[in-house]
Amino acid sequence: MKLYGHPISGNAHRAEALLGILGQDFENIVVNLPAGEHKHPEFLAMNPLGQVPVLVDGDVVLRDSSAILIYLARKYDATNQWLPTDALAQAKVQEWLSVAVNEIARGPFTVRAIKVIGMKADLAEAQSRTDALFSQLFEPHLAAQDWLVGDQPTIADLACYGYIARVTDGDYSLDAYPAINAWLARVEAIDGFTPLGKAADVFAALKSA
Ligand SMILES: N[C@@H](CCC(=O)N[C@@H](CS)C(=O)NCC(=O)O)C(=O)O
Repeated sequence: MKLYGHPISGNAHRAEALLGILGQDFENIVVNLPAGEHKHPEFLAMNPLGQVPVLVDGDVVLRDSSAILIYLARKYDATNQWLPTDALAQAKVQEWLSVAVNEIARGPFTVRAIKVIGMKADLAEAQSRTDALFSQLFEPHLAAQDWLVGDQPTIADLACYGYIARVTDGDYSLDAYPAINAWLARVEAIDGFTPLGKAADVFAALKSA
């Protein structure tokens, strides 16, 4: 398999994390986002939206981190742990995948992106969305249970992890959220899981490469 991504991208990290956990061999291809490589015709032929991640598995070409997580879990996890087959559990996983691409994107993703890639957006609004998301949803949920769905990790945890873990890149402190911190540590302890790098480390590594 080939995964087209970028080490700063939490969206690409979701796919990379599951590939690692499932022990799949894959080529991790860094798309040069600052140089606009994701808008070149060869990349647009794979994803007309011009976004990473894209997964190529033989003849299969998939864009979108949620779609890639679902594909990898269903195809390569014979245990069905990462995407349960039970109707309610699967729907519960979907609830969090939707949070990852909506509330997390408009909250912690944006807080981080303003600082790290100079995204033009309202910082106070993104911070306040993040406060609400953490204090009303994640902290109480994770104070009551170890994983987002059921009693073991699923793709819901992988989808939500990256932009929450690295909201600190945007100078947003997680100190007020002990249950979120404990959950992040549990996710990072999963066998085969590679954490999303801190932005400063990612940029330093890219510079010295
Ligand atoms: N819904 C997509 C969003 C992907 C996305 O926004 N990727 C960013 C990197 S984190 C990107 O490629 N941005 C470049 C652009 O939109 O021009 C997913 O979940 O994969």
